[in-house]
Amino acid sequence: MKRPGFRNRRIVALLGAGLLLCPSATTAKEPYNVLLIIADDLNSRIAPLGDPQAITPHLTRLAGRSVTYRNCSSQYAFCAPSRGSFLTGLYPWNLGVHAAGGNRANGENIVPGRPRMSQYFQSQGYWTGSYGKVEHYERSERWDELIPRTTGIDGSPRSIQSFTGHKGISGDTSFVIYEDGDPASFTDGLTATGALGAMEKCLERNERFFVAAGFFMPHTPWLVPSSIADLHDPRDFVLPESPPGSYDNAYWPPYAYTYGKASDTRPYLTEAELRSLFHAYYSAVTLMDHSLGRLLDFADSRNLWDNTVIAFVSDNGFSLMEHRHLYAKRNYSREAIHVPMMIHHPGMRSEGRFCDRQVGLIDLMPTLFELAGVDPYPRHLDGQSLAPLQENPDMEWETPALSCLTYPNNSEPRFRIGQVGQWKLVEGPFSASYRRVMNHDADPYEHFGSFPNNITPADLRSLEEGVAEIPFRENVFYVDKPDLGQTDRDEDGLPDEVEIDLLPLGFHPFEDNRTQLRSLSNSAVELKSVLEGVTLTFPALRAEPRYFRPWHTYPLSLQRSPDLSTWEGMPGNFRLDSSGAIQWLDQSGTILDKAFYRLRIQP
Ligand SMILES: [Ca+2]
Ligand SMILES: [Ca+2]
Ligand SMILES: [Ca+2]
Repeated sequence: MKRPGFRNRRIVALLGAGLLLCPSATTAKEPYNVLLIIADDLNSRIAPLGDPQAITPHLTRLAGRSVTYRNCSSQYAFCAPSRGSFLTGLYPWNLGVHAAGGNRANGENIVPGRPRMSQYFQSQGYWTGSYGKVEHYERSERWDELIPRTTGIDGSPRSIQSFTGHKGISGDTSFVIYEDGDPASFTDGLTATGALGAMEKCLERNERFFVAAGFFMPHTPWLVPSSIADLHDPRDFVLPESPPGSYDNAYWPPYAYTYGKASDTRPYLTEAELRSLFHAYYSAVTLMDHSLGRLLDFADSRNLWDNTVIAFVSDNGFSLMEHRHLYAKRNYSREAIHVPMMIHHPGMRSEGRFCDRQVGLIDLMPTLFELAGVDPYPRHLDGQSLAPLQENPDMEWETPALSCLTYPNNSEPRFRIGQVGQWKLVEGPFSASYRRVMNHDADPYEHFGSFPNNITPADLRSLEEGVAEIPFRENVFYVDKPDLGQTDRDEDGLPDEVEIDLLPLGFHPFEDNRTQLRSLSNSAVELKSVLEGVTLTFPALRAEPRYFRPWHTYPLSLQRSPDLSTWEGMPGNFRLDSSGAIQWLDQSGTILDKAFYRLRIQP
């Protein structure tokens, strides 16, 4: 443990009888239930996001009761790191999760003692249930009930296709249409049945719930009943274009492609095969939408809209051979990173509205906590609550949304990505060796990104500052499973766990903060008597006011001693002064003639 800052100063005088002001008690509202619905690998090819080819009536229905976020990004376009991130409220690079697959892409490298979303709702008196694919590496002890995804099919196979063997394509790409299959008997139907049963029981018992329904569609393999597949005519799909002069060959460098580009000499899909691929994906989306509809029917019949926060997201997008042959996820294209997000909360006056501000899945956790009305999460969270946008979707919102990618088979950083307004900045690998700026207003499908692409200096600066938060060094992500709480990755004497909680004060688990610690130790504390007691201000310990949350339990504690031999802890009552410096309010009321104070940084 780093030696804490040490300070002393004689208190000259205290105000006499201080007036203790008690805030008037507010009438506490009962927290709301929360229903979180997660689709897997769903990109923006849905009707509420403007895709006329999609058949997603229930997403449209949900959009009518929600704010639909049209610019939401996944922080890592891959299942495990994305879910690990948004279910803990920390960026993937602060968690040590990455895309290497298997148990190396695990979501278990979580800071110890930091409750995940389900655990925090549990601590707030909720009954919690997980159905289908929610956490990528799920653990039953984090839920009251966990029913994992089981593959469900029904009917007899009418046709079987596979797209494996073509340029860019990997994994199980089976597309099987089942004649006379009942949609409710397929994988997501089983998930919906589990989630419905759980909510039903909770309503009967009058128990507040957090239920997460994790749909598996449109993740591969695409197993769909004929009643869904036949809604789509493969001949109607508008296929991705490669406009003249686009960068599709030059601008997307080989390492943008998960499986290489030049080295992948397999044949392109023919147009007929590409139409079948679209048929598979869009059918799987419609099948997921069908199961969503059952949840919404339940919400209607039980009027959950008045007492339940209902959120719908996808963990990452999906490329369908745009830019010649970008396929699936783990690339930085809009198709892979952009995800749908819709949120309903009881009493909202903005139902059916759209929000075009740039947000991220990282914002989901603080948003759900605030909209549900539970106690504020007591630790640092990397995202921010979207509750203000829920009421006013047009308000200004300038925080860049950040994403990253590592190489597929190791933990080396590949790209870091920042988005704000219409702009998207991509850097990689290794800093400025590769930079692109995309302008989504002029070029929504990212055919013509270059640098600097006429981005305004202010927007570029904002994005550069944003992506600089993403550590971009070799092997910065974990490959194995360290005990993150004890690890000191930057060897500055403060464990990662502590530094993650001190992020708002300028500490970082990847940056050597020894200089800052030294200046903290050497700087003087400023003492002042105020009406409520004494304030101690630490000018060297500053925070960005917008990131500071007074109710977090920062790993800081203040101790007082009359003689440097015995120390007593002072109540954790700190805040920012008007200049952004950390200030401690000593309301102990005990006046010492002489007092020494020391600030400790500890878990
Ligand atoms: Ca996924
Ligand atoms: Ca450290
Ligand atoms: Ca550090």
